[in-house]
Amino acid sequence: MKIGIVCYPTFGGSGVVATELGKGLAKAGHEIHFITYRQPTRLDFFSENLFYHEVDIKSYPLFEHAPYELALASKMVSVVKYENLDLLHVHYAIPHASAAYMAKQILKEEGIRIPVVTTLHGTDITLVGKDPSYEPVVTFSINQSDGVTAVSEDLKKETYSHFAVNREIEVIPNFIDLDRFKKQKKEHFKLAICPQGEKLLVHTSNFRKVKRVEDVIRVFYEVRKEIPAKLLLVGDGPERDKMERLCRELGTCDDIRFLGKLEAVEEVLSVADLFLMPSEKESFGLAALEAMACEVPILTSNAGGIPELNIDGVTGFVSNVGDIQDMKKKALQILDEKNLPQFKANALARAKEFDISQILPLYVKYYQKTIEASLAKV
Ligand code: GMT
Repeated sequence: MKIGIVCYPTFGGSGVVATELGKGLAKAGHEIHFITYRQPTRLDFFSENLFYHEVDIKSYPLFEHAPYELALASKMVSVVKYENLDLLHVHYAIPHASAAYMAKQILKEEGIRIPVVTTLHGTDITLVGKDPSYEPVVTFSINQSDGVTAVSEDLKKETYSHFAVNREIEVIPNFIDLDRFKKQKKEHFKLAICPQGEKLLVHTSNFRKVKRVEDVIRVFYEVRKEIPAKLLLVGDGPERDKMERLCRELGTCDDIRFLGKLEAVEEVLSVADLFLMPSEKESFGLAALEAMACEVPILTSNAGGIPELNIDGVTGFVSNVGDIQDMKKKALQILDEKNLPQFKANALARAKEFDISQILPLYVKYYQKTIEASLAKV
């Protein structure tokens, strides 16, 4: 198949999933055309089946905001037309699904039919999308897509409850490449961070409010009162400054390190004992899956689709959002040497269920079904 993939090229989960999916499909012999405004972060090598088309967002003195959606739709039109694509797969509804709708209508005028699959990732539904300033367009463009997937059962449920969506949504979970995300030998790194054999807690995110990084620090503060421990915070975002101030207020700066945006996050995860994800909202929790693949148990909130990944008491524990005391208790239980090896083994076993080799065929099957249904309509 020849597939166009539209996504945000940044560090966010939807961009990572879209890029890894494209890479996996290209490896399986499909021709993949990325259509984005910048080279996706993880698309940094050559493959004969991978193509990159940059969206050229022209500005003009009259525009306060350059019309990205129009530039994207125009680029989709030309790529579909000149590369003879079979399908467009857009990741994150806003504004990709509506831009795809526009491109589809333009192409229809020229006698070209292009099926569109929209994948809902999370905040496009649970936060931004349901805001009245976007909701009518999001509802319309989801309904106009030829296929719609969501990354968890919970996100599917949220979509039906917040939008007047009248079509079937297929759940296809996030996935992981276990060849890349696996425990590596990094003992020297562990020794540098935890010279006295302290337990190592890790959190990775884009430091938005919805991630509740404050809870990560407060749970760590409580845990450190009981056992020697260190915390590594990977990523960056709007909450970072506030979090650095909180560390200073709590007097925990010596035991917490902010590592910023790291490419090789698997190296940090390889030496971690516990991964924290206390999010307010989380449709799936790709970052937690990456940790599990590196044999790290996870302590999470019960938000959104996380409990579909984290099996309470097996791969880690699940607590109510914001319940610091419960999280502290459960963190200590996981970190207890009597329990830790089993939690680590369970985390890895669970991650294997989401290996790319298991999930990629689900997308391929869904594309084929969508293309066939679209051809049948002609
Ligand atoms: O919140 C993020 O980290 C970014 C966001 C995105 O769409 O770029 O991530 C969402 O999509 C990921 C991939 O499907 C999911 O694993 C994340 O759970 C989801 N984030 C939220 O729902 C907050």
